[in-house]
Amino acid sequence: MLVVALSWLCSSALVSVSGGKLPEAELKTEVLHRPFICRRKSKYGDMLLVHHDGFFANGTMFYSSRSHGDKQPMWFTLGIREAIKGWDLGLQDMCAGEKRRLVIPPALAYGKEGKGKIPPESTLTFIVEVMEVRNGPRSHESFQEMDLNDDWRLSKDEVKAYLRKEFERHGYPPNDTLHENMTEDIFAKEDTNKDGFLSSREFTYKHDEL
Ligand SMILES: [Ca+2]
Ligand SMILES: [Ca+2]
Repeated sequence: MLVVALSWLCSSALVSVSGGKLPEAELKTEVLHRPFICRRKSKYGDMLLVHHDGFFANGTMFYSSRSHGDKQPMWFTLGIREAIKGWDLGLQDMCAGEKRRLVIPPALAYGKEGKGKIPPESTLTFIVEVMEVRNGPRSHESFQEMDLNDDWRLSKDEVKAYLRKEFERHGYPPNDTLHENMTEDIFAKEDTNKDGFLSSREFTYKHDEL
């Protein structure tokens, strides 16, 4: 009982308390810059184009998208665990041009295992700048756009038409066989009640795990 009370009081000491399931340490978010004009704010399912710098607790930088790799910002989809959990939680309601500092406890980052050059149990700090926010491929807006006859469900033809349009938009030649196969694949995975249509519930990302 005392241990439980203590662990609630001093969350930084949680890691040293052994046994039992520990409550998750908290994510700290700080807005460093918010642009004056904000047309839309990021939400689950959106795609975000981000630049980010990552630091260990001692202040050493372990990654910077501005100086590593191709030095380009990267796209990621918010809310589907494409990145670490701390990002999904900490990058909501962001405007294009906004910059935040996230201090992420291991439970919301790479946990007990660590990953690559991230040692186990690392608290990580990220400075994240969002360059652009777009509707994700599985957003409510995309669903409405794909639902050509407005019956609130997507037929295979509607999905195929959408794939064709997306291919053209990105400069690829349409490929009916490929679109057909992709559509079958999508329906095999997503049409959970097997009625031959995707409902908006079946289509949009589920966020139960967050
Ligand atoms: Ca429809
Ligand atoms: Ca269905």
